[in-house]
Amino acid sequence: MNEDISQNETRNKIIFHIDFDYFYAQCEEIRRSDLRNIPSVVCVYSGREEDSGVVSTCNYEARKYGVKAAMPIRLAKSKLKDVEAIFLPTDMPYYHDISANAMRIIHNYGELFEQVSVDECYVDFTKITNSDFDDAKIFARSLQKNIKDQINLTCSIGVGPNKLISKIASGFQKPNGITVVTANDAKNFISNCNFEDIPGLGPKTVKRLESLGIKSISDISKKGIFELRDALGYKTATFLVNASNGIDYSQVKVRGTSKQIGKIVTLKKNVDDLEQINLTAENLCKSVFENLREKRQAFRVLSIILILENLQHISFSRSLKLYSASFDELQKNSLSIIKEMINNNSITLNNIRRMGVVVSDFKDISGQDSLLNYFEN
Ligand code: DGT
Ligand code: CA
Ligand code: CA
Repeated sequence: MNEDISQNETRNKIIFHIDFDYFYAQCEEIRRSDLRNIPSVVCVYSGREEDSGVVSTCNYEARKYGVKAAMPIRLAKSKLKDVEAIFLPTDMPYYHDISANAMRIIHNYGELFEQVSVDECYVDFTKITNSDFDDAKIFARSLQKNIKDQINLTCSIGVGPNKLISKIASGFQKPNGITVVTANDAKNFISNCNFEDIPGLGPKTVKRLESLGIKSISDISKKGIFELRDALGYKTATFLVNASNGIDYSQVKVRGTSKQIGKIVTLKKNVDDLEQINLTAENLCKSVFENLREKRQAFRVLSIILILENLQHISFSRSLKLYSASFDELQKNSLSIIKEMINNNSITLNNIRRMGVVVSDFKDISGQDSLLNYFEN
């Protein structure tokens, strides 16, 4: 999907860091809307005694009372003793499902994507935003809306010229926030941060910095790497001097083997009959199917992506009951999803600029005797 994206391009990068808000607690709200307006706390019960264990996270209502992650459950209960509040145990498989659905929506934009935890990812949106931070802000809003509309989940987005700045920025206006820090503002932005805002800057390093008389990030920016190298080691010194100047060279890393196979094409202008759309979809399916066949993979999740003239991005995913390696099934489902998307969103056909077919959730079928049957089309 990323065939025309080069990590080495010289234009200014625009990196998004996306972090889902009060994640486990929000997952609970998604399936129980009665939790939305009262404090709710998700707990890891140790099982030793009733109420022994710690808070994993809580919603923003509960945070108003001072409840926080890692706090003993008993302490959280005492803070909420005068109000109606709900305490729930964690349900990791369910949170992972919601995470996979949300990550899929983001990944489906087809840009360089790196998931870093159950509720966080980086995406390099340099190309889609054309390196323009104003466009990036509008785009971030539409991405937020897309996730909210599809799975009712809110997230906060940091938009920056590199991973470090976007990561710090995503935490600035939570929940449901967007914080844009342009390349020009990056140094000033980070100078106003504290040591603990810098990911990876632990208490040991802070102590060493203080012993050198360095009290702030802007103090670091006045030093050269060679001045800090002996006390901190070359790697940390380089990272910190760069960071204090708003610079970070780390790349968005696409992890492991590709977790999606897909193809997106730009449509010719003024396509206004469904038959032409269907024909394009069939060609996309053919290409995706060839790729699946080469890699000997069956898939279970099919996503269709439509990008409209105004850059609005609409995607819809369907999970099949069983893994499939059938071209017919791929094509039949693709066409039916496209029809539904067009109807449900009242899309005017000639507003569709790009269309994509993406499959994910694979099962390796290279060892199957029935391989030929599997790929019959
Ligand atoms: P946010 O991002 O501030 O709106 O709130 P969360 O809850 O999303 O916080 P975050 O992003 O630091 O963590 C993501 C999830 O990881 C969170 O929903 C629950 C889990 N988690 C975070 N901190 C702890 C912890 O100290 N203990 C345990 N057991 N789980 C944690
Ligand atoms: Ca979060
Ligand atoms: Ca997080």
